[in-house]
Amino acid sequence: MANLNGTTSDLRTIFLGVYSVLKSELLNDPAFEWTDDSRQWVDRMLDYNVPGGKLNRGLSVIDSYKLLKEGKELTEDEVFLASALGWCIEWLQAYFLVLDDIMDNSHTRRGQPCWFRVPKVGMIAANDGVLLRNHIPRILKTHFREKAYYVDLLDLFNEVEFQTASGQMIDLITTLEGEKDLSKYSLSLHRRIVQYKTAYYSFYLPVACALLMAGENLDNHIDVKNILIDMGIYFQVQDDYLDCFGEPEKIGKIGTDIEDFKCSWLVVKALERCCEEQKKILFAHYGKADPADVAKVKTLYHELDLQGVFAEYESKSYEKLTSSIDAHPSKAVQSVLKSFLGKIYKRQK
Ligand code: GPP
Ligand code: MG
Ligand code: MG
Ligand code: MG
Repeated sequence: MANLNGTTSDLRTIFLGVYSVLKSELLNDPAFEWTDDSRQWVDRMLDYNVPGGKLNRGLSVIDSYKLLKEGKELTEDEVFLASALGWCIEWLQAYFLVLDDIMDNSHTRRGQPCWFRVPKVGMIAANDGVLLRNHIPRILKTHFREKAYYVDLLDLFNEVEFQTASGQMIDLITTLEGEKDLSKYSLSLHRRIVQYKTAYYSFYLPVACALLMAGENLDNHIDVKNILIDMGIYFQVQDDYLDCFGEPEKIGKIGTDIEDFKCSWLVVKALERCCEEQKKILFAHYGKADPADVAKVKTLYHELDLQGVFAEYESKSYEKLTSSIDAHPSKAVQSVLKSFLGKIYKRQK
């Protein structure tokens, strides 16, 4: 295996190599009597849904672990284990996205049709989501069973999954309230949704995995967790912004938040800024599937200069996050957090 302290592209190559190992272990899992058809199905399902994203969450486990080791070269074994944990997060993400795309009635993901839209897949995708979820404890059992932190790892994945599913629940049921009265949508409601549905699994989980591998007790790192949650909230505001203003070719997906009546950061800001006249337009056209309605909402967003409002939010968030990071006592932790922030600041995808 190549030296881990090499360039990022080396790291990505090594990381993808670990994917192949994990996949072949799962495809030969002795707990199931495989047939050619079933093995081919899972093989294709994994390749379609697991490795095709930016891999930020997965790669950052290795990154963070390296930074926590303060420059000491990692052993091959450590690289493999950090990569395996990174892949568990990518598996978790694949599971969430396969199901989220069904729930959000989305069309594309990572530049290709959503898995449930692929011919002959349809609602088999729901069970594929369950399978993806079940692969995680199997990977953990194979590679971490003997580790002192095994129980903490299982507990961490369980806790974070519960938080995410709860966030997804409020993301979905809030639209029922919004349909009754759109003016119920507020920044505090939005914050609660995105903290749970996105921040824990996307930001806290990778660092928590690296901390456990480094022998740390997570109870001693509540301050790190809080900063990561704030970063995750900023990340989901970007996601909401890109849903409307991003280029589908870059973000790999076509936005559906307006059609879906979502409590998006954009609609909350629009409600804050609109006059009575504009409020009527928003109430009349938000949450409708017809492209003509969606276009009316987008025109209003432009009139309200939500792009400018977002640009301001983005630089303010960056400043705030940077100063909380600088206030952290450990330089190693500071560099973990700064590396994260650097990866997402002003992202276009
Ligand atoms: C992102 O919301 C949140 C998730 C993908 C978590 C889903 C959780 C489940 C338990 C299924 P989003 O719908 O804005 O993401 P995207 O814009 O990528 O569709
Ligand atoms: Mg969603
Ligand atoms: Mg979605
Ligand atoms: Mg979104």
